[in-house]
Amino acid sequence: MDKKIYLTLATVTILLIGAGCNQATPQPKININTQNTIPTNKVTPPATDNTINTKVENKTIPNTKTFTVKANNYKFDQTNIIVNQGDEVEIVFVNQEGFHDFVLDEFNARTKQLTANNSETIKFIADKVGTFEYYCSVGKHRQMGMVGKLIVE
Ligand SMILES: [Cu+2]
Repeated sequence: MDKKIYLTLATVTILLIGAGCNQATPQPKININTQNTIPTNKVTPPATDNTINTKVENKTIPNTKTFTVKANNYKFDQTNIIVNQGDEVEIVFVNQEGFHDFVLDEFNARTKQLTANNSETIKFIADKVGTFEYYCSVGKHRQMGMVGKLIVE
């Protein structure tokens, strides 16, 4: 091989390599955008439900007040019963002798007429304010003083 041609080839080769290096496409810059790559795992807490109403209405659950009223010839042992409006009144009527009952007209409350040593329990809602007389409806027992007062405040 001619020495001149060899050198020329070598030069061309070097130039080509150099050109190749220069022409090499630069590596694209990786754009690290950390703000976009960090996942946002924000967990939204469940909204507190403030609309649940736990308030208990007193109208649906009345206070029950129990009174035992004993009957003798011819009186009740309990002649004053005081409650609040809206209370549920429970009367445990116990007839200890004779023939008696317990009647409270304004609240449509009454027991059966009972013979001695019997009892009956009745309930009613004291839904109006005032003083009301309860009595025994047998014979003339009411006129004889077999009465009492229910006071609703
Ligand atoms: Cu009576």
